[in-house]
Amino acid sequence: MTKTAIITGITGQDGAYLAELLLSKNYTVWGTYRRTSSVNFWRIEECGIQNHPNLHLVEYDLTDLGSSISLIQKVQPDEIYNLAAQSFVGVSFDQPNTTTQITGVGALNLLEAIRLTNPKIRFYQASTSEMFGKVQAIPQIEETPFYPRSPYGVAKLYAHWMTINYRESYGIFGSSGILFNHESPLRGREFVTRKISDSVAKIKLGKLDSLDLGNIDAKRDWGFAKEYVDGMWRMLQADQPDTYVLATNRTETVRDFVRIAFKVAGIQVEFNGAAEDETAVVTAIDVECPVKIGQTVMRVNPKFYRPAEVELLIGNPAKAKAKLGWAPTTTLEQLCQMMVETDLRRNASGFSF
Ligand code: NDP
Ligand code: GDR
Repeated sequence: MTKTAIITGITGQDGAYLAELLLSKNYTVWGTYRRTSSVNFWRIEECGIQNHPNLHLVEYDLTDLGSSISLIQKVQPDEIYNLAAQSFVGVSFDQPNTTTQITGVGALNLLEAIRLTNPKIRFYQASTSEMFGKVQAIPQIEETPFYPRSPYGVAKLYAHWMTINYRESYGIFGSSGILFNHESPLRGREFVTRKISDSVAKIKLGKLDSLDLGNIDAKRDWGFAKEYVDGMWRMLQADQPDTYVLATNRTETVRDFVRIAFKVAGIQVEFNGAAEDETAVVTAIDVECPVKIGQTVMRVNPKFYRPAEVELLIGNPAKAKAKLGWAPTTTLEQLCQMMVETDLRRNASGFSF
């Protein structure tokens, strides 16, 4: 029997990849998007699914309980994947209330709507390694104590506990995926990996001289988004609802990502200076391009520092491997190469997302 799923946040990175995956599994997919002055469907277009006969796009706002209830009544889904969020950590410091309403209370609205309409619907909550924040153990696993360091992390922790609470109180099949950073060519340009891949492409093509970054000592466990949405799906096919970490168990600094990205573009850089004065300077070039040896191609700019930082994340996905058969395969080097090469193509052809 074919299944029906709702994906909140289909215009985001994970929403597009998950929709592609579910459509390939013969699901009927209802993807929600927000009413905004200019809707962006570029990601589902990049996936080539915008005209798929089993894909339905529906306007919806997560902060509206009534619209959550009517959406479920209309669609009668088997599964709901709650991917919608104000997901940018930096912005959450400037807009803590909005972030709380969308990222925290928004999840509660869906859980309430499920409880009131059809408690048999399976629910996936997009939880995050940001809940570990100031980490209490290395590597982080499902049992590691939480210590969020941003309004975003706090809001996600609320949604995470609400999912567990609805599981325990009402028997709702609510699973929470504690996903570590996952990236792709569909990543928004406000996030550091895509900011770097896009800027490196522009520098290589002579469209930009240099890139400004904040804390380049931060360490992240970066995986490939397409593999992570498969983990989400597996969580909702399991016999029991549960909580799972999805991660690669490898951590690298933002500085490392910068170095790898320039290398993909054929540009070798060395880092000079300390803390706020640090720069990356070109030391060798093995391709023809407008970049010069000695050119400064990256500067640290304290404007991008956060009021509180998450310094180190590294997750052990052993439980997901044992119980769901999930394991990441794309290396950071392969991921970075995919992103830089895509952005080189895009920038050469005038693509602007
Ligand atoms: P994106 O920022 O790319 O996408 C977020 C989506 O949420 C967008 O479609 C956005 O719509 C939508 N949205 C925002 N506010 C609302 C609202 N009020 N009502 C309805 N929809 C809304 O995130 P990702 O795809 O990267 O991540 C998916 C989820 O996973 C998010 O919840 C994120 O917090 C979480 N997560 C992500 C990780 C990652 O590394 N990518 C890691 C761990 C968790 P619009 O296009 O209109 O802005
Ligand atoms: P993160 O991702 O905060 O981990 O949240 P982001 O890419 O924004 O930052 C990663 C690290 O890089 C440092 N950094 C910069 N970040 C940005 N965005 N821009 C910069 O110029 C810059 N310079 C340094 C940051 O300080 C940080 O340490 C992402 C989001 O997808 C969340 O929704 C998700 O929950 C987590 O990943 C897991």
